[in-house]
Amino acid sequence: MGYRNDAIDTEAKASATEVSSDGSYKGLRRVLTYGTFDLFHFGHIRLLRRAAQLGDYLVVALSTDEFNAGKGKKSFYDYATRKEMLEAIRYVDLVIPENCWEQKIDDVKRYGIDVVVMGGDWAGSDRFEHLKEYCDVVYLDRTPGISTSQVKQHLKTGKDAQ
Ligand code: C2G
Repeated sequence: MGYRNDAIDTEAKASATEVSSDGSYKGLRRVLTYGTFDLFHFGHIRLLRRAAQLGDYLVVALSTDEFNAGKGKKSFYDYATRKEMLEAIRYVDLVIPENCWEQKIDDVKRYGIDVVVMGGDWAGSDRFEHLKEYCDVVYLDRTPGISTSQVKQHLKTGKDAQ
């Protein structure tokens, strides 16, 4: 994983996933973010790049197709495809399934998360604010002018991207 810091070699990173005797993760600062990441675009990559820069190890909790169906959403690409694309991204170290809204505290504990990062559209949301009891919560500015629904709309109307 070359981008962040070659000095953190695979060995060091692997050791960061060991749980030390007191149950805490030793070593690296660990970041977690959530999303569907459908029709992957530059808004997503800029979010992941900035999230990765907040630590040394980035976990992405990816909405499953079933979880999205429960929200009345259907992604263009299924979970397996969206996971494959995320795992190919240099900023991403681990992809886990997001099956429900309620798993976040468990995720923070299980993966030894130091900071949860989301785009600004989630700022102040109860879905994330309660995590401040367990870790830092950071909201980053969304990238203007791009969203998955916008891409879908442009493709439907034949309009080019702005
Ligand atoms: N994002 C961004 N800029 C954009 C579009 C998206 O910064 N132009 C960010 C969103 O704020 C989010 C992440 O990219 O943090 C993923 O976006 P979506 O796939 O749309 O995620 P969302 O549907 O908000 O799902 O439990 C929370 C949900 O899983 C979040």
